[in-house]
Amino acid sequence: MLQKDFLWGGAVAANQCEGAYREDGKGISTADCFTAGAVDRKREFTDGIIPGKNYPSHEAIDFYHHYKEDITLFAEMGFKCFRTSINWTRIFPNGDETEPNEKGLAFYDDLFAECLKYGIEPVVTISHYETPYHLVETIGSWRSREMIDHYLRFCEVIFRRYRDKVKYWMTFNEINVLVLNSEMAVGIRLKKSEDFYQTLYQAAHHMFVASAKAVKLGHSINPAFKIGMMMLYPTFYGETCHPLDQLKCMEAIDIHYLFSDVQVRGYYSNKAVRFLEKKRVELKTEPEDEEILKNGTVDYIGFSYYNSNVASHEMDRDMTPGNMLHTVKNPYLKASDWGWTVDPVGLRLALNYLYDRYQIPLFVVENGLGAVDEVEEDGSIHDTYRIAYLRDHIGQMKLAVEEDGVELMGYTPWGCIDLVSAGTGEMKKRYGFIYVDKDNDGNGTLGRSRKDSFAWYRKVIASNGEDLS
Ligand code: BGP
Repeated sequence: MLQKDFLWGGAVAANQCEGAYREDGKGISTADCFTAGAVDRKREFTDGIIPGKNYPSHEAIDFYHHYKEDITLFAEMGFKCFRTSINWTRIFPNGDETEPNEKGLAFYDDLFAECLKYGIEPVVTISHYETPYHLVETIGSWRSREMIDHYLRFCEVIFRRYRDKVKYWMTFNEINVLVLNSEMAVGIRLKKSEDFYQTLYQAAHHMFVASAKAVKLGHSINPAFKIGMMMLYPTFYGETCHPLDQLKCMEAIDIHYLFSDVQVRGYYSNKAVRFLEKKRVELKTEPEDEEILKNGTVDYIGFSYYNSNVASHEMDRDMTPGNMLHTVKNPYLKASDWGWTVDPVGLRLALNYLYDRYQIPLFVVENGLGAVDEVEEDGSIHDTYRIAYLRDHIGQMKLAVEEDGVELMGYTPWGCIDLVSAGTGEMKKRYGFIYVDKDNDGNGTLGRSRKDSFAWYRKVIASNGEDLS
């Protein structure tokens, strides 16, 4: 059985749902500068906002004005928690102000109060792919150590303001995506003259220090805070039992463990140090950094899991897309409409690998199927494929807890309400239990309706995961 207070819920990110991108004093964030994907679905990260381009986050699903009705629907499903992020540029429009924007703070006050009214715990990602664009322009985002102070000022304001409303926090969304897609993660466009490793691992170091300081600060403001890290977990398989495939597999996952090792253990492992040496990275650090990292380890690990990946030592293979990664095709697995493999057992493995390695509580804060939904004449949406995906993943998640003894806090499927896809900027790639009437070109009433998965998930939550039928 899952624990009695298991946190069932759903997850979104401010920039992918709120819209209202200039309202009530909000500044421009990196997310506001990503266009909708073109034919090949690749989004363009423009230098500021260019008139005439299609920026889907500007309106998104207008959660900013619809949150009350949306939270009513979450409550109807029985949500125990709701994961969202705070849009940094609502609080500090440029990122470097000394005083926060009161209207932005008031919005999240109301949003969290609305959740709590229904007994829904807010789970807050402090920074989810939405760095103030002004900081990208002026100091190059996390390339600069100055970012630590800006981030900490933001943290301090929100920790104090929501001290009694929010207990669960995560410092950065998918922190390891920095080395997979630095533009999307933190707005770093690598210049030709810049070395990939030197630039990004230096940025990562700044983020590690910032996160560790935030953890310490948060605990001093409210000792009851649970502050986690958040990573994309890419379960990897070696393609064959060829030892070199297994070696590749280990190397592929080690890239990601570097991030969780530092945030959970509080130091760079020997292997990480060697890796950075091999890549000729010379980290600029301050003498106090070691102590800061050690004293700012996280309380739990939040992670996203969508699909698994395959590593091979042979080049030129038939490749397949996945969340942020392209890997070798797995002949044993089917794929989603977007080509991402569907692998529920990969989630059980992820839970086991992470728990065995770190022995701290885990939280599945993203999982789900991006699919095309058809609305029937009568308005109903029969998303049986989504139910099947979630049922199988929840089943494996339960096995990890019940059979393998993993300590798991909760489960928040991604995009519990349809929203803008981070990867492609599409609306058509839907994850929700709740349908939002809006298409890729921005047409639609923004009306909300329940898909079949809505009633199914309500039953799952009501039975604490016992009834998956
Ligand atoms: C994760 C991000 C989310 C989300 C999700 C699904 O990597 O944390 O923001 O969007 O992936 O990806 P996509 O939107 O590309 O389907």
